[in-house]
Amino acid sequence: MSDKRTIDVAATPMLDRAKEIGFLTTFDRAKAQEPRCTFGNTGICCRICLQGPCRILPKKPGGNKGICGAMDYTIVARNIVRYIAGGSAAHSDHGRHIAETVLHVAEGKLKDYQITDAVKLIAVAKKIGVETEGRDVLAVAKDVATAALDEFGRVNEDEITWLTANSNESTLDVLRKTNIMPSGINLSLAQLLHQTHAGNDADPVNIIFGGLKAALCDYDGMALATDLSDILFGTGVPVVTEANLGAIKADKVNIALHGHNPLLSQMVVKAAKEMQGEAKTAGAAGINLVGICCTGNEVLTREGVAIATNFATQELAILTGAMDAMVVDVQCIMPSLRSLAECYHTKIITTMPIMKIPGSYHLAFDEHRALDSAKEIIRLAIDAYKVRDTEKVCIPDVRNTVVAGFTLESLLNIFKKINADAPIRVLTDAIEAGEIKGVALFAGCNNLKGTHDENHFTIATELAKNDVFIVATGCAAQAFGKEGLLNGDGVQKYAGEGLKKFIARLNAAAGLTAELPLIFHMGSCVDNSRAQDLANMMAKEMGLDNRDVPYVASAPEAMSEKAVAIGSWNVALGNPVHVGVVAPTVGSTLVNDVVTKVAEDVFGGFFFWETDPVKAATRLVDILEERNWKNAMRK
Ligand code: CUV
Repeated sequence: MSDKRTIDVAATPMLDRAKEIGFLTTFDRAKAQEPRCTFGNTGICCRICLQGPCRILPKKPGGNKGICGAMDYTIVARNIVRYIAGGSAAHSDHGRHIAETVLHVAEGKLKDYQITDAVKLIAVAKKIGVETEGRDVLAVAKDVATAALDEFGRVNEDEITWLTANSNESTLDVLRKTNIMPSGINLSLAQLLHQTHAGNDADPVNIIFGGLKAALCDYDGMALATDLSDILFGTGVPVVTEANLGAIKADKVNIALHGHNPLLSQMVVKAAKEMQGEAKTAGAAGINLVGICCTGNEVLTREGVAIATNFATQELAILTGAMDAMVVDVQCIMPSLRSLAECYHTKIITTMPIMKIPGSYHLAFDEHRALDSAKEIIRLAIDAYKVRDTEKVCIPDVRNTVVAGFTLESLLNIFKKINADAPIRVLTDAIEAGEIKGVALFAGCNNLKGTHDENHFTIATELAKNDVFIVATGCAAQAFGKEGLLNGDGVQKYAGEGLKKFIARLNAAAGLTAELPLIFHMGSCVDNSRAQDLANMMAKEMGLDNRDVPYVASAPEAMSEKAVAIGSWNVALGNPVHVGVVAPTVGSTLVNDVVTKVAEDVFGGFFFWETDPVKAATRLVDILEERNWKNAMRK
């Protein structure tokens, strides 16, 4: 753990290798961007009209405002909520794609997909008010998919469905009173872009509220994406696999599944099972699939596919020299992959109409012939394998056992074995008894403003030591997998006495072949909806408003616009949110105070920025203790 670039011991030798071959990785490029422009860094650079960029120069007469007269607070607020619009668009468009597929399955138009989890379908239908009694599964599926698609184009005053169906009444009250309850996803996102157009809204608080409305659409898009993906591909159950670059196998055809959308990656998993023989004919020991980013998390949760690595180290998978193909769909895919692939035999295969990289291989994914598309991809990988240069192969011998697949359903199934009537009581009893302090959700990406994976590791192990029950999604969860925190050894090494006892009790009841992990991997970024369901359930069981539940969220290495959206809806739904990089809100004291202080009075949730992982962990524990203390006082 001595390398300042990363704490990932598999990444270090690969970064050295990059240096040897003269390839500049994202780590080098991050360094090359220093020093950053202070205006951009603090959010006071306005680029939303062609007279700009305008920078706020507080001491210069005339320079303390933009050319139009926009104050620092207007500029900062506009900039930050435009991130939310981008993030929310990405997540919800992913959800729409899944919903459309479910609709086409229900209409009998797709042969390669089917309704895999009918139990979940019925549960979701009941939740959103779709009639199920005596109805055919496909008819129910059609109504559920239609309800999901209706979320996008609605332009009336009706409230958005998934958010209202999932949230507790007292939370909904707050959203209604503050006027941020969305109706349609497209409407809220378009309105937010309109609201923040040049010469429009100058009121920072009003802009932030518009941003929160869009963030709630992000939640909605995520929640329906999770539900419909489970319906289509099954709801994950505990799986055992491994994580880190050592999951790439020298003797096999290696294919990385990278991006976010499970529609294609699930098909590749299916096709790979059928095509092991073809790989063997080509001289390989078989086909080995590994995941990167959230597509990886999707197929890990449902199929037990190993984790290769997370966002910041995606290039390093190619540097092993043994990656035959990297199939990418949407989001978080570095354009640099292709130039690096040129130094090797690796095929970068883009598959979606909105995500192409000049010079890479594009195979337009078609749901109507999904399995065939997947087979074509595997054949491309097998062909690449045949010309792999074994001299260049160098796979770090680093891998850790991963026990994952903890969708809320699979977590509750374990709790049920201890308390069949009220499973969630198992968790809330342990909190009320003081055995554990509460729940922390770890979400989000990598951000090379700090040391790769260090914030994830340090904050999580500190919280574990302090008896906090931890769930995780996204690249945070992948960091934990690589660092050995998603297995039973992690419990022995890092859990405090209370958490150890709690997990031991779960282990005794679960009756799984593998020990339960220190941190429970809930899935991809869109599966942050599962974590929110958990928080909502805790609130209900404890008789509390969400704002009082001992539940916190942390994005130790937030990077993407999506992370800003996720953090923002967490705040609106009552959760304290730590972010491990300083947000570009600090250029306006007013805006920064609104999101870090005033938000708590209004929503119960608030942001705090803390780059020091130990300090961040201390603050998170303090927040949980304070909530517990207040709850005890109220009794
Ligand atoms: Ni959606 S958004 S870097 S893959 S978590 Fe990973 Fe997760 Fe952030 Fe992207």
